Amino acid sequence: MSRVLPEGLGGAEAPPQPGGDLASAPAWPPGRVLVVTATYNERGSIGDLVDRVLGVDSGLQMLVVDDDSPDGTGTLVLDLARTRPRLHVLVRRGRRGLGSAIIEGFRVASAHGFAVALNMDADFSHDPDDIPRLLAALEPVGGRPAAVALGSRRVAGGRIVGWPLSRRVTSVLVNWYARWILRLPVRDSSTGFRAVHLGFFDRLPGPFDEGYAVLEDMLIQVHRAGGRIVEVPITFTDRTVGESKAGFRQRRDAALALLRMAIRAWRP
Ligand SMILES: Nc1nc2c(ncn2[C@@H]2O[C@H](COP(=O)(O)OP(=O)(O)O)[C@@H](O)[C@H]2O)c(=O)[nH]1
Ligand SMILES: [Mg+2]
Repeated sequence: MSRVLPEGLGGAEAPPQPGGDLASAPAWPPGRVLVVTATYNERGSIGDLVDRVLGVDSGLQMLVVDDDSPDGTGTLVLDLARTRPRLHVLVRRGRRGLGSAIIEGFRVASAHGFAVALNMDADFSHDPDDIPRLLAALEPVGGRPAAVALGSRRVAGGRIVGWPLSRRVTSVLVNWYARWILRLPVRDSSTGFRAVHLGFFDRLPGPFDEGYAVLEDMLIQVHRAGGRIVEVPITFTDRTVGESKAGFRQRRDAALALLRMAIRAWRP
């Protein structure tokens, strides 16, 4: 196959991956911050999101971790990565789950030497223009950097736009539970918009929940390990393209995982 671009600039094919996974070019430019976005059937928004994120700062790179979406999201992003050297893609075959995708993305970030991974949804609920504020919040206060900066809907100045009452109620209950039962000193522990210092993440014991409860699970492990968690107000806007992937099964699995975490939280 003829190569138009030099290796590492989007033109090279990745070698075959274990488990039949597909990946974009294996050579990455060096970088400090990697935006990690997990996708499942996000064809309608991912192309625009990639260009918005890469446009926020020329130092940012992005990794899309797709679970072989039936709508072809993975193939679409692999194609975009050929002309965008700061965009990377992993299409996983035979694995599924938001938690396992985020954690795998963070581990890849670490292996490539990034200092910070920033997780966000593919659906524009999280505004790429808020990325610099999240990164700034990781900076040291009194000599101590934050381990995690959360894009929070539940601190002064934070907002939720467009959610139906049922989702608002569920979210209030989950956050109440996380604060008082899981003993997490955080107001919005279920936010998926978060920047994490990988030096800290790498020291967490794991394993992590493989589904939506990874969001609380990661914070519990950070808190137990003595990490500082800060909350930055954001406006969260419900998706206008595609559908939520948090279906009945995902919500049931997350509820069961949260119950199991409560037992751990109160064990002496
Ligand atoms: N790779 C991967 N991504 C997922 C999976 N489930 C959800 N996502 C992605 O995770 C993000 C959060 O899901 P979303 O549907 O927005 O959940 P909601 O915001 O709680 O309604 C989106 O970018 C989804 O495409 C999964 O099983 N695998
Ligand atoms: Mg979402």
